[in-house]
Amino acid sequence: MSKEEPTLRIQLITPKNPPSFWTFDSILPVLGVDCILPNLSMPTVAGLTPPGHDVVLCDENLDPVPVDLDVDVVGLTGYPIHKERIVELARELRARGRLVVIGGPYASLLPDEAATIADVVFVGEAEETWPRFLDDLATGTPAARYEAATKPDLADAPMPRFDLIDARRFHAMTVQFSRGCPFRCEFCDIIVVYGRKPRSKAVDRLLAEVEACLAAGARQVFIVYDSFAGNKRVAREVLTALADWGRERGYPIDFNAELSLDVADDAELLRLLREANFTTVFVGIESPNADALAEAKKTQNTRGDITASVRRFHEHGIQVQAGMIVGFDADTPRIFEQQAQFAQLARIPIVMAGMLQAIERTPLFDRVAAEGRLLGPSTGDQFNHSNIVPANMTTGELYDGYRQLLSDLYDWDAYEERAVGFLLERGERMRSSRRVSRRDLRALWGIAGLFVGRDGLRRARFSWCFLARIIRHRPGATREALSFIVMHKAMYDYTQHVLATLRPPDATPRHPATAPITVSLREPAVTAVRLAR
Ligand code: B12
Ligand code: SF4
Repeated sequence: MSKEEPTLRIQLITPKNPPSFWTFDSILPVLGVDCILPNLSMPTVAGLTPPGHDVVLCDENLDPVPVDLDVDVVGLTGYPIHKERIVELARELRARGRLVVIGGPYASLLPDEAATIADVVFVGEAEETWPRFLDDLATGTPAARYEAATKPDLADAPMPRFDLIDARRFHAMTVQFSRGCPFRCEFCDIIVVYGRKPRSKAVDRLLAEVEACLAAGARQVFIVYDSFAGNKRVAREVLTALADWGRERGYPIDFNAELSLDVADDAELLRLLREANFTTVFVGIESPNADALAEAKKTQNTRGDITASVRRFHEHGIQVQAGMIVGFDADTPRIFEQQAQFAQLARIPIVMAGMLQAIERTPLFDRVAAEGRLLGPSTGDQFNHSNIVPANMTTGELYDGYRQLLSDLYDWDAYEERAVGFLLERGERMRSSRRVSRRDLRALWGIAGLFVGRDGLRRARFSWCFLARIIRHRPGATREALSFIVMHKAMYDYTQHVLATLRPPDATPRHPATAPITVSLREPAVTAVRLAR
């Protein structure tokens, strides 16, 4: 932008999160924070904004969003799960004459739908398109859609505006190191939006972002690193740098990341993860059913014993949180019990178990649509809906089995067995020299409430029993025990909410390939033809 061009006033809005598995809504007051993690999209877009423009960041998870700011453009972000709120905000802002633009996973997966609610749609990553749009807006008329011709190189991407995030109001912070995953899981939208070719920032840049989070008060950082196992040389470099960084500062930050199960086969990576103080990793294990993994092309999980791989992480002091899916074609009604048994055996306390959803633009979506088994659009939340007619069970069996699985997973005794088992068996972690902060004390006060029956006698009994076992057998893990006790409340309350609201869709036809052949006596469905006339 040249000096004479006008400065634009830009408002970037992150919509309110609806309740979901990871929003931990019921324990936010206990932890004394407003939200678990900040959504990194808008701080990233703010960072892409050339100097000279005014940017206001509004996160509806922290404060109500002002809809009458005098700005030239309003940006909205969000995932499919945010759609309802995005639509409301867009409608309200446009009614006030604002130019509304939209980007992020929802707009990227459903650009045509997004175009009906916003003036300008950004498809995919915005490193190149956002500055181009601002130039177009400042100097003339912007286009209705921006989509980068190539995936941006992240090596010299500007730094997200961490200075605009009030880290004290979040439980943890997020930084992004890489985008793009080399695997090809059939249901995955990440490879649709970000591609299969991994692109990463420089290691120094990652350290600078981590440092910025530390300076902002973060004690836990989630590293978005889609391609961890895709380039092991880079992964080793990253972990070595983070380990050196932590060692020099007394490990002030616990790191988390999402990575693939095959990392467990690499002893050096496991050692480095521990030395860099990675305390939790989220792994898309998906299923203990090998046929389901093969069907989903999740080949990286089919090479060895899954339980043994999980245990190897645990032996290195690293907790595995698992993403699990039911409803693959290869799944029969036995899968629910198999999933629950697997979680117990592998000692995975936090299991995000969802029903398979066909997300728009993925190969799975195209396949089930071609097979006539698509029940409608995806909702972006695998806890409340599956839009696929299952192959080897009825939709009713899928929903009933899924309900049972959720109840089994977060049953008090089953969870205690997994979490205490994990804590007693896990290997040593790096010793953090971090001092108790005011925020820790606030959280401790909130946690104490669970022990004195503020949340009912059942929870108080659960909390005392859990804690007593850890104090007796591994007192060094007391702090983590408290964290597991609190997390159970979030998981339990959320799954109870799901159980109370989950409704199967009406249609329950069987997949023709596996269903017994029956002759329908009804009229052929001609409604669509009549309507088309
Ligand atoms: C960190 C993370 C989380 C964290 C933090 C969530 C949060 N609020 O940020 C936690 C663990 C809490 C979480 C929870 C969930 N998540 Co999540 N999460 C991620 C993850 C790993 C990284 C997201 C991130 O930080 N990206 C970095 C930013 C910078 O990328 P970006 O948003 O794409 O932004 C770029 C462009 O899209 C664009 N852009 C974005 N917004 C805008 C706006 C404008 C105006 C413009 C111009 C451009 C633009 O510019 C940016 C720079 O190029 C992704 C997977 C992945 N690897 O990407 C999944 C992902 C985003 N999550 C997903 C889902 C489903 C969920 C949950 C619904 C899961 C559940 N059932 O509980 C919840 C929803 C929580 C909520 N209500 O917000 C999906 C969303 C897509 C979908 N299919 O629904 C993803 C893609 C993973 C997946 N494939 O399943 N998640
Ligand atoms: S490993 Fe994860 S991110 Fe990569 S393709 Fe599979 S599901 Fe997607």
